[in-house]
Amino acid sequence: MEKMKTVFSGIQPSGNLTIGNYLGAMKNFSKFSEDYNTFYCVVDMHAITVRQVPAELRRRTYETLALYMAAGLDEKKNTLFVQSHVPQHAELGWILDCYTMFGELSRMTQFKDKSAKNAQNINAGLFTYPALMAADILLYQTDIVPVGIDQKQHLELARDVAIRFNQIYGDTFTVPDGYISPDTMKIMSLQEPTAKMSKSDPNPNGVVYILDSKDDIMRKFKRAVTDSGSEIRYSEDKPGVSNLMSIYSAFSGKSMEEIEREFDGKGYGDFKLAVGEACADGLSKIREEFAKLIADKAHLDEVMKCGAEAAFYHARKTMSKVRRKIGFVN
Ligand code: ATP
Ligand code: LTN
Repeated sequence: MEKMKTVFSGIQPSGNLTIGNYLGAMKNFSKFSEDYNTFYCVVDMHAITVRQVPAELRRRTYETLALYMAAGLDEKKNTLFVQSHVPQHAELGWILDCYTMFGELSRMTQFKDKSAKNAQNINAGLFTYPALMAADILLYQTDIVPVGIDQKQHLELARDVAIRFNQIYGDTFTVPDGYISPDTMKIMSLQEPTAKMSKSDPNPNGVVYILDSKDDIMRKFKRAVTDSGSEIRYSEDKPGVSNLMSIYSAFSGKSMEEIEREFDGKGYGDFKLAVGEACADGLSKIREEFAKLIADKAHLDEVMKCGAEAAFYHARKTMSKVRRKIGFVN
């Protein structure tokens, strides 16, 4: 029988999760639960590359785990865990730092963006972030990594590092592939449709959070920036409308052609209301589930503990191979 393939992904507990995180990443995670060996991680060590308030980091770590579960990830079918609970991430992260080039890291656009935004705290971790991400992925011999398009560059670096390591030491790591869903790979800000919707955006009107109330969701979509003209059409010269169409399509299951037909002859007002409704409906079940899960800390602690134990087992196997190949004394 063919070996079950492995899927790994992570989300930082660095803010309230947005529909960008949901549609671009989280919603795809559950597609793999049945037929793959899946690891979904709350990457708290990545989050501290930007200064965090300790109590908020702790709260958001629980919330991100609860959102994984609320979005449909069953803890019995998926390994759900927190990065800092499995020490091999830090261990392999350091090792891979030594196989990742300064020049490669200097080219990372996320580093450039985040350095510009955090000019007072351009720390070494922010710079070596992609090597830790490579460690996350390679520790589990991952085949597939579902992410949004903004992570493509980091993923390619992880592949390059795996290939480099394998060339030096012989086959050690599986070389991973990305899984990037073309329709939702980059959800844009509702206020600035040429910029990615991001949990750290200082303008809250452009960002729809998974846990927003229906009123907030409707208000944000009503205020969404559209384009000149009045047609509902998917095209490059209509970034505002096209973004809303992507969101509508993802929540309603309708194709772009169906949406264009549905709103033929209608105005932006009607369209924005429909998008808001579809989004609020799509998120309502997650919000309900989340409320139940977050009220039971003991259960979340148990899920984290079991997840960390399962992850540890796989991570340790890879690490003993890596240590031996490198020449560390056992
Ligand atoms: P930050 O704003 O703090 O940089 P972020 O919102 O980009 O964070 P991450 O934790 O870095 O969130 O990303 C988690 C996952 O969500 C990644 O796979 C990322 O590609 C995806 N993602 C984030 N924003 C979007 C978006 N607007 N559209 C599609 N996917 C997204
Ligand atoms: N860098 C990612 C989060 C992340 C990740 C990972 C994603 C950390 N480790 C491993 C996939 C696989 C981000 O900023 N979105």
